Amino acid sequence: MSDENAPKLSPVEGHKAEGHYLRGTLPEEFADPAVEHLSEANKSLIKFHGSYQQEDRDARKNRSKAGVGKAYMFMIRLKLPGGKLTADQYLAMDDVAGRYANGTLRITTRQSFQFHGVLKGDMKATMAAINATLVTTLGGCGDVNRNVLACPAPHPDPARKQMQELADAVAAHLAPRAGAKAYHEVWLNGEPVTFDDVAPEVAEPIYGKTYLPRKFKVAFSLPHDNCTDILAQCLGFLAVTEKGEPVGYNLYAGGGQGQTNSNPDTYPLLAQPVGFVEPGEVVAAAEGIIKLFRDHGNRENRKRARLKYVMHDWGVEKFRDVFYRDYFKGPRREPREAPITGLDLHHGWQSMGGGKLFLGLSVENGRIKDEGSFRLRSGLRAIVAKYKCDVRLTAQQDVMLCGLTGDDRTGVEALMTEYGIPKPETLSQVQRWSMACPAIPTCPLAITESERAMPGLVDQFETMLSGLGLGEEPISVRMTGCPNGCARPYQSEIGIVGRGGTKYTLYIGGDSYGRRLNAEVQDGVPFDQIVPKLTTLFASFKAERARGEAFGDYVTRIGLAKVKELIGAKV
Ligand code: SRM
Ligand code: SF4
Repeated sequence: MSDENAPKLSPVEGHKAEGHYLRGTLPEEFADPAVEHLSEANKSLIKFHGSYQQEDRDARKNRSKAGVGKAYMFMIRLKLPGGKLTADQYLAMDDVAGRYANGTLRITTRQSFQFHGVLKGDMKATMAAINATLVTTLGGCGDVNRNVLACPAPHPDPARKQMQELADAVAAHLAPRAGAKAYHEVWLNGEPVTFDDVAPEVAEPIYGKTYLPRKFKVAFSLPHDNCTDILAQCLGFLAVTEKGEPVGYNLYAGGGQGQTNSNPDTYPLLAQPVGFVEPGEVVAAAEGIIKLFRDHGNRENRKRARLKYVMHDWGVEKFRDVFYRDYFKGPRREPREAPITGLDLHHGWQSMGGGKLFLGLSVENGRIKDEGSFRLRSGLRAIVAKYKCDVRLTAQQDVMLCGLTGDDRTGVEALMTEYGIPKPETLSQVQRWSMACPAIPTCPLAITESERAMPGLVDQFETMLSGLGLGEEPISVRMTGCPNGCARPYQSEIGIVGRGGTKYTLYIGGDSYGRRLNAEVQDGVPFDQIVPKLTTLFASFKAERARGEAFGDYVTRIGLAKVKELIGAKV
């Protein structure tokens, strides 16, 4: 092929190719106090290190009026496979939040923590403090494998235990290698290492020099507890058990949420069943799928660069053929019968076996903060410091305190009362089942509010639902400040997606177990009309639902046209 016919790669491909395995000129730009913000190439590369350069969007207007530039700052995202932290690691992260970030810890929809508002001059100290506790941020973002999800519940259950171990193994196996050297040099005063004389397949054996076309996401889940939303993932391992023992995993591939307004070539898709692998084959299968993506993903158009489009464009049969022929040496097996039947939020006191308990707490939109008499951050700190309990984060933006005993219960609950932390069972179902992405003021892509708007919306839902006698219904409501879908809104019963200003697009009809995509029912709905619009639909659900029928199932049964009629949208 002549050069002029060669595909035009996206600029990020150039940043990776020239980036010396994620090093770029990050050491130089961080060493130079005169550099206020990073170059374009380093802005791309720092993502692989688990950080984004951001700007305080709340401050933008006033700073612009005052003629001063943007208030640059950094977001840092941890890599926490299966959402696990020891008590000491949790306390260290709480210190980081107070010392270097904006005083909050943000549980993400991928079982991790984000820090917001870290200043450039504090970045090295922050990264060093994180790494000192043996937690890394490498691969938190960027075109590599992201945080690996697994149901974090520490129940005495062999399937959960195995999947939590396999999540660690997959995360370790898919971590960048040469990139890790650059990470050490940039943040931890590691020796500069060059790979100029080393073949890319040796330096970075899984990824090569240009890493992946785009981000890659893996999750493990259980049929009766899909708390990691496995069908939203590039790669999912759904445990198959026989007599309670894990015998292997149905492998799903090609899920994803993100879409772009006015770009009909982008859409959310559910992962498709590809085959069945035994536990000992999981790591090799993950490597195979990621290499398939590396080789066949789109490197020209980043909007279409996800594995879901390879699956969509090829179809599942071709995907299977290519995977088993070129990327996986194990036997080709059909997926087993293991339908998804539930999703556990893991709230409240539950047994870990051996006389130990864990306590699952609902965290509104994942934000661990102190605000007035609600002092969640201080309260969690006090509990973790006193009881030395390990901490786990869920993919539903919640937290678990693990390894407690029956004797600890009174003391823990007294601390919760002291710090104004509600017991999960006192919260409404809609709050417990809701999620929202950070959006404004930190996310540069946000076109509306989300996390800051959600509490007000939940209040309105609570009033409406309890007025209709539906207060006990578990209804999943997920909101995002743009169509990228970070809170997985297209898999909820009610998805509310930022459209611009104070307007949102309404999606209705998924289910609370993450098995189905919902459908757009109305665009451009003003924020204050969202709940009023839904009231007639909920009244009809109350009057006409079949026994035990969930809201999402009901709206799917009555059909889109009827739903639109009931919410007053154009049919
Ligand atoms: Fe996300 C980009 C936050 C989970 C799809 N996401 C972003 C950025 C980094 C904005 C940016 O590119 O500058 C957001 C940072 C906001 C901030 O200020 O913190 C951001 N995403 C988040 C988090 C923190 C949302 C949350 O409420 O917790 C989640 C971090 C997870 C983690 O710990 O790794 C987060 N993002 C997701 C998910 C859900 C998931 O992975 O299960 C999705 C949908 C699944 C998927 O990948 O398709 C998701 N984020 C996106 C996209 C759309 C990608 C696409 O293929 O179209 C973007 C935009 C992009 O990558 O260009 C994005
Ligand atoms: Fe930002 Fe959009 Fe993701 Fe929300 S959904 S965090 S607004 S990219």
